[in-house]
Amino acid sequence: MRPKPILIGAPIDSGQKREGCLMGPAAFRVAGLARSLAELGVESDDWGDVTPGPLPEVTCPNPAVHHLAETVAWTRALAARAEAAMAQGLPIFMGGDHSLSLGTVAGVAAHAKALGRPLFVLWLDAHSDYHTPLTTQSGNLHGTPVAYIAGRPGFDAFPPFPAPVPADRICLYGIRSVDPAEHAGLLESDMTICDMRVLDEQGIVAPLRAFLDGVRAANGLLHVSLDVDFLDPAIAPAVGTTVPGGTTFREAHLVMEHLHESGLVTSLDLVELNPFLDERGRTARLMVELVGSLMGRKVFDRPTRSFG
Ligand code: 4U7
Ligand code: MN
Ligand code: MN
Ligand code: MN
Repeated sequence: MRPKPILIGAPIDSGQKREGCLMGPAAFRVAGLARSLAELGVESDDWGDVTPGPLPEVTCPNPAVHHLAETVAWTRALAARAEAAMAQGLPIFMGGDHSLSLGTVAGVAAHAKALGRPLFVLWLDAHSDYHTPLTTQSGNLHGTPVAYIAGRPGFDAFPPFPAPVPADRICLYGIRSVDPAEHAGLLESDMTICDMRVLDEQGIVAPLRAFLDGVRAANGLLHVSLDVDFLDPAIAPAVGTTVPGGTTFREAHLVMEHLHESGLVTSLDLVELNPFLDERGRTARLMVELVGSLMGRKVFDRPTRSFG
């Protein structure tokens, strides 16, 4: 029995400066996320939207950083909700900008630690999101969650990350925009980096399969974080940080189909959807269809696996 999906809204907008991501959870619901799962025969629960607690007194030496207290408040609230949801099913966090992963992955990591199982993270994104609050130049905290998850120093304002994920259990997939400070940090880590050039040369499946083999061999939990900008802006315009050269419609679906077949995914973030920038809901619908593939929709349903 696969765990039951639990939809959780995270209308967080504080991780960047362009307003609109807070409408994401509503757009995912309107685009029919629960309905499309039901059509696949997958029952889900909807736990509604998370709200942040009171704002903490926090400071950061980097003057560029903005909305720090809000983001810390969200991180605490989301970590608690994520840990609770992990005990009940497969949480699907509907963002909200990518700063929500500071909280969701913290909660997932706490759960994995309690279970005594290793956590792996697959980061589907145009960006490496490996800044710390000290290195970011934009001051946008949606560019920092991978560093927090990996235990990079500089997050004093945030709760200590429950069990930092060793870099070799994190895979950045589809990246094509890395700032110098991130690049320097990544060169010093053993993170698996499947940038767009690697995917162009090796194909979209082979590097994914290699990473998933590692998760399976370690009996790990797998958190997938899907940033809308993983997709090419031509097919997914509703995002504030478009970068050309992203994955195509079929490449993205193929990733999801393989994730489904692996049976390894235990939690999922859907982030950075800005419905205000969308064209008649097409990006929201595409994201919902991708979740469908992750939950078992197939191009052609054969009784036995024909590839693998
Ligand atoms: B996202 C950026 F400068 N690196 O720090 C920054 F390019 O969650 C972008 O992946 C961060 O969308 C993008 O602001 C964060 C920029
Ligand atoms: Mn991101
Ligand atoms: Mn991104
Ligand atoms: Mn973005």
